[in-house]
Amino acid sequence: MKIGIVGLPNAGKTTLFNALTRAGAETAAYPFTTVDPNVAIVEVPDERLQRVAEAAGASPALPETIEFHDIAGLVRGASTGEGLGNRFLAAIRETEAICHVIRAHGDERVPHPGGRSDPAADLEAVEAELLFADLEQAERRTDRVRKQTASGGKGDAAELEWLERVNEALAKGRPVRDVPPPALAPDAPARLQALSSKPVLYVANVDEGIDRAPPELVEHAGGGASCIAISARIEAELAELPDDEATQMRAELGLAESGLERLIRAAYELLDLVTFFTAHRGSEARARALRRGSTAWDAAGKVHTDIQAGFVRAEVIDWRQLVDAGSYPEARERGLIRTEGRDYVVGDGDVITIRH
Ligand SMILES: Nc1nc2c(ncn2[C@@H]2O[C@H](COP(=O)(O)OP(=O)(O)OP(=O)(O)O)[C@@H](O)[C@H]2O)c(=O)[nH]1
Ligand SMILES: [Mg+2]
Repeated sequence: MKIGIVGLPNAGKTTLFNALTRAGAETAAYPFTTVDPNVAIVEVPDERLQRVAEAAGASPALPETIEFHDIAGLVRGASTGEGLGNRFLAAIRETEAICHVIRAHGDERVPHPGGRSDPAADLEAVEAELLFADLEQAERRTDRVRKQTASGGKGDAAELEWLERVNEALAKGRPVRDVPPPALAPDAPARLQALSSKPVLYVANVDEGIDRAPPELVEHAGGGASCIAISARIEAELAELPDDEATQMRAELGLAESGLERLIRAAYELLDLVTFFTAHRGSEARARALRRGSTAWDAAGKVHTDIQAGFVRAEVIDWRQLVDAGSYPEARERGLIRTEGRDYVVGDGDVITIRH
């Protein structure tokens, strides 16, 4: 999974990126410190994995990963080429979800590109640019599909109708994700590649000791898990400490979890992901993310397309039951391993063996 970190220049994107990835990328109190995107891969912490691996006699234990892209700061007019303009936009297009960093700290030493820090206005400035860029792209796509429709296919007409609704939504300042995809042209959204069709996690970059995002941001985000508060600077400092010192410091600061843990939890909730495990004696154990509601057949596809093609059945056990039993033979003895077909809906924490 690729997550793009976006926001105004100096919002603290690279500071957050470093806190998440320990990549040590350059940060500075002037705009456009980042030009080319910084990219780093992070392991998704999951304490269940090691225990599943041990019970199954599997090694090594390989966590799920997320690729973070720290992108150049966006300014007003980016969609028409201001700042780093189109380069910026192209970098976002490659990602599957957006982590939007909004400055919400009061450190006067960090200059604000607009002169004055205003979280709600900053958020809107960035989103307006994404919508402008989408509008331009949607208009071009509409022209092209209109020409194709004139010469024929059914799918094209449905796509055209959808695009017209997309244009309307964008012109009113609403994101593409608010326009339901057309039943007769389910691939239309993928062909448009709109920036505003990507799910967004808002991160308020707050001062030390603040554990809540400003209410106007929470409201804009639609409440709940899609808006979290993180002090990028504190997290970046903690990320440089050895693990035990960081844990102690975190306890002193009253932070139960690392910024990475909180951000990943929020991202999983936003993207509606569950985790399933595969673990085989004498081979590797893995944790993998899957969209909630996916089936054993989908899970097989995550493991390998060949395994999916040869799918016969899935053997499933809840991770806790496997850990309690201590081994597959004991779990089998206790009758805890279920046989499921391809339509079985995968649950969070399922340990799955695909027979193929
Ligand atoms: N006080 C405070 N300063 C921060 C925080 N996060 C970032 N900064 C400072 O803000 C400045 C800009 O941070 P960067 O992480 O480089 O910002 P950026 O969004 O990557 O900026 P560009 O790459 O220029 O777009 C640096 O001087 C950081 O030290 C924070 O949580 N608190
Ligand atoms: Mg940067």
